[in-house]
Amino acid sequence: MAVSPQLLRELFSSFYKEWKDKKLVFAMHRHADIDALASSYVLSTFFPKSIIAAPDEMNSQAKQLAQDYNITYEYLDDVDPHIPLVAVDTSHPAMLPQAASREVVAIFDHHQQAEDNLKSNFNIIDSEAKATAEIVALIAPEELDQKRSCLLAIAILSDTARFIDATERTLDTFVSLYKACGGTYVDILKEAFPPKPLAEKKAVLQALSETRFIRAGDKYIAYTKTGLREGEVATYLAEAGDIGLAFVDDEKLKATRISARANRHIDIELNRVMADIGKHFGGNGGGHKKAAGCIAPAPIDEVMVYTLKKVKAFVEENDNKAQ
Ligand SMILES: [Mn+2]
Repeated sequence: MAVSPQLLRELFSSFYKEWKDKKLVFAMHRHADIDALASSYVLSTFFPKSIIAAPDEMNSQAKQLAQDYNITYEYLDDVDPHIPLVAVDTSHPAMLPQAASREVVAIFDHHQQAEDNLKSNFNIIDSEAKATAEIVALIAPEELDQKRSCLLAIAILSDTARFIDATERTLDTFVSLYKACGGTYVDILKEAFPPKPLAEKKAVLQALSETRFIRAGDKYIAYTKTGLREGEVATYLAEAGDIGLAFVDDEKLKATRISARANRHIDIELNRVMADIGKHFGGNGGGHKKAAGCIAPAPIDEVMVYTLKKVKAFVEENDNKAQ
C-alpha cells in the first residue's frame, strides 16, 4: 500500500526537527545509481552540516551526473565513523555494509521491506514510490530550485526506466519537477540515459549475444552472464521475453550477483524468489516485485542452474494460482 504524502511529510518533519543542525552523512547504496546520488544530494541540501557518501564506486551514469551537476561526494570508508548515517535508496545491510558499524538514524527508501532490513528511528519508506527521488520531492521542506528539480526529475526517469512502471503520483511528481527544471524533456532524458562507455557497450552486446532461454508455461525466461550493467541487460531480456536474469561473477564479493526483471505482463514477486535464492546460498536478496536482485556466495554456474529451476517453478506456480 502506498504511504500517504502527509504521513511521509510528518515523519520527515520530526526527523528534520531533531537533526537539521547536526552533522549527518547521507549514504547511498553499493554501485550507487542516479536515484541514490540525486536523492542523497537533494536531502543533504536541507541539512547544512551534512555530507553525502558512497560505499564504493558509483555506476557510470551516476558518476556522469555528479560531474555534470558539480556534486561532490566522499567515500564512506573515509568518513568519520562517529557521524550518524542516513541510508538512502536502500534499507538492506547487504547494499550498505558500512551501516553495521555506524548509527543509522534515518532511512529513505522505496524497496520492498524484509525482516533483515536496517532499522532506524525515522523510516521514511514507501515501497509504492517508483524512485526514492519521488519520496524526496514529496517531503521537500522548501521550494526546490532548478538544479534540485532537474536532479530529482532525472532520477525518476532513470529509476523507472522511462516509466516502465509508474503511478499517477509518480507522473504528477515528475511533471511538477520537470516544469521547475527549466530544461526540455530531451535534456532530462539525456542526463538519465547518458551514452555508455565503450567497455559497457561491448559488455552488454556480448551478454545479449550469449543469451539463452527456457519456457515456463506461456512465458519465456531469458538468461545470460554479464560483466557490467546487469540491470540493463536483465531489462532488455524481460522486454524481449517475460523474465530476464543476468548473472555476474563478482570477484570482489566472491559471489554471484543476479539481476532479475519481469515485464508488465507478469504479476510476480521477484523480490521473494531472489530473497529465497540468496538465502539458499547463504547470501541475501530483495528489491522490487519486478526488479529484484540477490547476492549468492557460490560459483556462477551452480547459481545459474539452481536459479533457473527456482524461477521456472515460481512462474508455473504463479500461473496456476492465476487460473
Ligand atoms: Mn531507487
